[in-house]
Amino acid sequence: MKNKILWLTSLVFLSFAGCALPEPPTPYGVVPNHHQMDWQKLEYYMFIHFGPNTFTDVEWGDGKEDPKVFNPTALDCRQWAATAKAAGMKAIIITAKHHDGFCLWPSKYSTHTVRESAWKDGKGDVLKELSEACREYGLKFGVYLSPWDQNHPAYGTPEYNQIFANTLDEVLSSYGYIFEQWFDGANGEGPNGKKQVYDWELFHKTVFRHQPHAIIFSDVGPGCRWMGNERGVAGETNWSTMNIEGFGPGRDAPPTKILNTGEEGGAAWVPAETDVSIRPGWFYSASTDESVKTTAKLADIYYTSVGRNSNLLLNVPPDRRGLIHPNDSIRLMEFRRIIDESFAVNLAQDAKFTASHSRGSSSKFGVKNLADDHYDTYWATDDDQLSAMIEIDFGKAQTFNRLMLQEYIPLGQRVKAFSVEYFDGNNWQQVDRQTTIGYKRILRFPIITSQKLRIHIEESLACPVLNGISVYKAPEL
Ligand code: FUL
Repeated sequence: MKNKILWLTSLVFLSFAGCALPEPPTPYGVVPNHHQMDWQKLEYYMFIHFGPNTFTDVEWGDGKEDPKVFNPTALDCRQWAATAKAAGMKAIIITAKHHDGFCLWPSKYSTHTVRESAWKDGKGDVLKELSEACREYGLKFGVYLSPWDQNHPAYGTPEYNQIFANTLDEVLSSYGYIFEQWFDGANGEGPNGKKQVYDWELFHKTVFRHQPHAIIFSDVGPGCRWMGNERGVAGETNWSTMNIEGFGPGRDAPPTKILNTGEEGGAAWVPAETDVSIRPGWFYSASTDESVKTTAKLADIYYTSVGRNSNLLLNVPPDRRGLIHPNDSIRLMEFRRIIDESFAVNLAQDAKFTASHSRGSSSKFGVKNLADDHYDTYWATDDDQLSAMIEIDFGKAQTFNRLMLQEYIPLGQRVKAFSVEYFDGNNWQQVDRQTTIGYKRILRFPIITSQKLRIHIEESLACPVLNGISVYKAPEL
């Protein structure tokens, strides 16, 4: 009897041990913090350039403008927020202070502000109105502040760094939650002909004092990085990791080529943000009313930013009335319609996925996780398995021209090379061969009709971990 109990106990134990679920992969290298994860999921948001330049028709004011020129006749931040919301954007970042030094709020550290302007008899505050409108429309709110200030008399002297820190302090403690602090690295001369040596450590400390979660944008982060051009084209290879030690924003930045692609195995997690304007300039000009980017161009930018592991910060500059011009808003709505239409139906939703390898041969890390809608479930291989093949069988011929891949980046960015093939009935034909994936990678290719598609993860820095693969037929523009 005793022996039988012992025997049964070991049987139960053994069967449990045999079924023990494999452990999840350990994070590889540097990984995003949870604020960076929240930020990455925003994907697409609005940049607003607005200030005296809107009224003087220049891109860079020199700080000598009469503040009275700032006088929007019908400013309505709710219209901006409503437009951003309807465009499918998740946030708005505004130029609270551009290089001319003009403050869109009545700062006590400057005499060149909305208070000195003609707008609302000097009683207005654009940051207040916009932050409230963002809250009303469920958008996040962020601010751009240029440390380069061509108006402030102290610019170029040691006192200025503290003045700029006070200015930051004022903004970051007065308008509620700030999701992103945008630092322009430009560093020119001030009114006394001198340049400033910026105290970035002090500036960052000031941001985090009131907004510990804020994503700080600059050439080198620390929250996210400039991706090296203003054309909307992130690198085809785009690592969210980069080495920032010894570099700084502006003239101390790493080469733009590196900003564009990030660095494999870089020591810091500094994902790319693509800032680009819907018009040729950053500020509104009536002369560009007819050169608002076309829907096809905006869609192209979507694929070279969001489709290449980068967030998209699209600038939509309000006009002299203080409203987004209809030419811009119509384009934004058309753009949204194209994107919505393109990704409305995932043709792989009910397809049969198979993989050459799955972690511990367990369904916990199996291919079913690639087609579910849960962000935190993923397919992975065993630790020593750095390549794998995933096949998608649609069950019948499907017609498609887009493939979306997502790595589960909370465990790090891993994939270094992959290729895609479709089955033509006799042979496998190559569709594309690429490098990185990251948070989101979308491949575009000429329309294909096939029952089967396969993805070959050729090389990965550690076992590949993917949480999404989907296939679409987007309208050809
Ligand atoms: C640049 C600035 O000099 C431009 O005026 C604009 O604000 C752009 C977003 O950043 O560095």
